[in-house]
Amino acid sequence: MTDVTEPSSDTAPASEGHGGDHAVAVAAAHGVDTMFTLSGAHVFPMYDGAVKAEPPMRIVDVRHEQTAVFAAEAVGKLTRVPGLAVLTAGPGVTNGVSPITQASFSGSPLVVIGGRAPANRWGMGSLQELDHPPLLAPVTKLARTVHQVAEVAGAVDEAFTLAGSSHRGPTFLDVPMDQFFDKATVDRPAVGLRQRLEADPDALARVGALLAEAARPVLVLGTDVWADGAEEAALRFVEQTGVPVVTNGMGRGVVPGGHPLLVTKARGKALGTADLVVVVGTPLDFRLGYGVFGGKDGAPPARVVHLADSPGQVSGHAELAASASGDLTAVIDGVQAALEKAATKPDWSAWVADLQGAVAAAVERDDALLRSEADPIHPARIYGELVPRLADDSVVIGDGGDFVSFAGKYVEPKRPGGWLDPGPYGCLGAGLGSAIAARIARPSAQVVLLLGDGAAGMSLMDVDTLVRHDLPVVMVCGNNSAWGLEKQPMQMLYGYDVAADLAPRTRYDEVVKALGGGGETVTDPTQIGPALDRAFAAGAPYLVNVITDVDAAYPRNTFGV
Ligand SMILES: Cc1ncc(C[n+]2csc(CCOP(=O)(O)OP(=O)(O)O)c2C)c(N)n1
Ligand SMILES: [Mg+2]
Repeated sequence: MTDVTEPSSDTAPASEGHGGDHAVAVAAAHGVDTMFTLSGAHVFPMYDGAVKAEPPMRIVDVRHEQTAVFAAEAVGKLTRVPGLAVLTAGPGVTNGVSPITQASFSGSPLVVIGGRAPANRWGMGSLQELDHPPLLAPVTKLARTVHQVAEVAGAVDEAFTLAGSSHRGPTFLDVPMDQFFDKATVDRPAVGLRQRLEADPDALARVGALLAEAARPVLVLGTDVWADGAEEAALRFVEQTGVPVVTNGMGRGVVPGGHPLLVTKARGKALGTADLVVVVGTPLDFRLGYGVFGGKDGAPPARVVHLADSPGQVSGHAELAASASGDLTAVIDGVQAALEKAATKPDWSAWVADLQGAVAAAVERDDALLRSEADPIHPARIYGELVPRLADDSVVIGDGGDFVSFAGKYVEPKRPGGWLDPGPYGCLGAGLGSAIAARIARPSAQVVLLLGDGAAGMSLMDVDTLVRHDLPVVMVCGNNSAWGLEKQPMQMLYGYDVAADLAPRTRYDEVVKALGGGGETVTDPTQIGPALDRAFAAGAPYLVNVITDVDAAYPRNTFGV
């Protein structure tokens, strides 16, 4: 493997300013136009830098630091430019730990800049004197203190470059308050370095040969296919080779919903009876049965290939027939070239037809639930109404348990880069942050936030942020009055449940109204569609609170462990 480093442009002239001026200028040079934050004096220089920058950097101030970081993470996921969150010292930073960890698990490009108690009083007990980097080191690519104002520009450049390079992830810097407010004249580093990792051609040839030999291959496309900008290569590969595909995470939409080679709806059969599974851009974790495929209905175990954006992402636990890592466009194109050179041309048409039959059967099975007239409402009916109303470029965000699992089953995005789920960290509470980010990143797209009623409680106060910053989004709350995804498994394991019920029929729509948005509660399945139409037309944050059947649990066969 070699590193290909594109040349940088010339260094900019020396600039004078305080730490915030330098940090904002470097962030802007990396493509950042918005910072997400909640106020604290330790980070005032960042605000002053944003206000006085030319053009000014937008400041979106939120009601809980987790929302600031979830928003910055979602900007990173949607735009593929690292998002920026600015957190005040101590509790501001510690409130950001869960979303920073989520970004680490999801490989999301994110830079978090924290305030820090002043260096000239360190050890004397000034307010919120906490050494943050040791807390964040395990969940970031870089976590360090910038000890001198003159080092801020270089450190912020390094933080953005690392966060945005494969394998992407969060970076963290804190700056002691006295240094942050101090001034320095520095050469701000020029931006333009992009690291591209090249794959080993022999490894790609081996993958091509395995595909040429395979009778029942399946391709799995995950988040990094989108994050690494390989969505066009992936679709080209699929269409030119005719290989059936299952997608997950932000790989959803790379092969558009309804495409004849998209067999996610027949996932169990596809992954259970394949003889070769090629997984691209997603870890072989619990979502993919830890990388063990085949063995269903008498099928032998499948051979497994793992293709990743960087060597550290290649599975260490799965038994792999081959693997390769590097820039995913080059990896995918390289495998395709190798397959085209193979002596035998595989014919997968019977296998594809078999899977298409299973997809058609699943669609037919789903249809009844999507139209369900059950009272209380079956959550699937919400998707029966929502899916036909979604535009191709919509952004759909899931924050919740079963309600979001149903979304994963019924919403098949038409384009990549429009699906935000919690990913393998599974942290509830990302909803409002993600919605704020989506509205900013995709100003003219539909933004739909799917909220379980439990998840809603974790971030709904940030509707206030949507209102203050004039960010209209549609929220749909699947209100089953329970932490449903925990209630049902506890029932299954113990025959009873505790700590799983929420107050019945809570008016989350009234919460949104109280904060300046709109909303309504729906109890009749036929009223879901008209309520959604009003929500899309509202031009303001609007929550449709759908009272659903707590017993309509998502049929799952794994708890993720
Ligand atoms: C921060 C956090 N706390 C707890 C959990 C455990 N958990 C996973 S799903 C879930 C229930 C979610 O309930 P709700 O949002 O109402 O969705 P439902 O399953 O009822 O559709 C819980 C508590 C978690 N994933 N993240
Ligand atoms: Mg619930």
